[in-house]
Amino acid sequence: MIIALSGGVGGAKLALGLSRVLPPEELLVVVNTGDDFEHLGLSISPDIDTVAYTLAGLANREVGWGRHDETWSFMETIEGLGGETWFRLGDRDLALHVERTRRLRRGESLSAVTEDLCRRMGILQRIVPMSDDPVRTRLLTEEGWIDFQDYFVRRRCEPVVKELRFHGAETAQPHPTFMAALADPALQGVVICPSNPFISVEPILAIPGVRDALVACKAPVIAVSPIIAGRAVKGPTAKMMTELGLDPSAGTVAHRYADLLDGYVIDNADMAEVVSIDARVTLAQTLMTTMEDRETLARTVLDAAAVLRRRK
Ligand code: FO1
Repeated sequence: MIIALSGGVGGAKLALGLSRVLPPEELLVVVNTGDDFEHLGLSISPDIDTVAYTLAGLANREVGWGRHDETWSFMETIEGLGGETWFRLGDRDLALHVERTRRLRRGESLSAVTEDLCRRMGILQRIVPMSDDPVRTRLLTEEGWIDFQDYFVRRRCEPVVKELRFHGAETAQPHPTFMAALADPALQGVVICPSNPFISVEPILAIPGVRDALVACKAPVIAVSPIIAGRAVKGPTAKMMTELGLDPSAGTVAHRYADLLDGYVIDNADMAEVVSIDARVTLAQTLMTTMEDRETLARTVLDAAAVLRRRK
């Protein structure tokens, strides 16, 4: 069994690759919920939806989030009514948010709603939120503290980031399915997907007990670098690293994960970084353009995990 820690579009790509090379029951995707927010009276969980739509084959392939079979009547109409349209909600995507909000309001947990909605979308893999308790990423910029989606979507990542906080993380419980899987003797590896370490992975690691459980985990922990040749494949990772005073390199990300990593997969372009990384490094093509790229990278990660298991 493999656990994949995922957030954002990059994480979903590798989760898809893993879903195509593993039996469904052997993949558990643990998803960041720090990007979640309340908007237009709806509870929205973008990283859960991005992974779910991707595994269900419903995702918009150009942008990676939302659905490909979308219409926009709701957005057009709410604009005419003076409502907020900066966060694009397609008509079909909207139905998911309305139904999830209804069930959360009835007292169901985020993971229970996610499990049922994913099943209804035909997804056979398990997708669980990192926690059923609320965790919200906020960013300190020159304008003060702003919420994640304000930063990421409304402001298009323009504000300079000085600090990040994951509100609620310190009192959140890691999801029990996640913790049980980390202790499961059948676990063969934990994959930290090529997501933005600050906004997609560190909220997961910030939950009490998670880092310790990963360090104690008998199975190897392998991360895939989200940086290729000093640039992020997508999103503000490199910009954030520079603003936080960090060198935007694959090596820097490895150092942030530090004691967690047994293995690290970096792009062929970053061969020179190998010497600065403690973990066992695998060079690969980490840019995933085609489905074959996703599957090949997934196999490379699983092979690296197999080698590390033999060494443990
Ligand atoms: N990202 C954008 O850049 N613009 C949007 O309008 C937008 C809408 C949206 C709707 C649903 C959803 O699940 C995701 C959406 N995203 C949008 C992406 C989202 O902000 C990011 O995927 C994550 O929060 C960060 O990875």
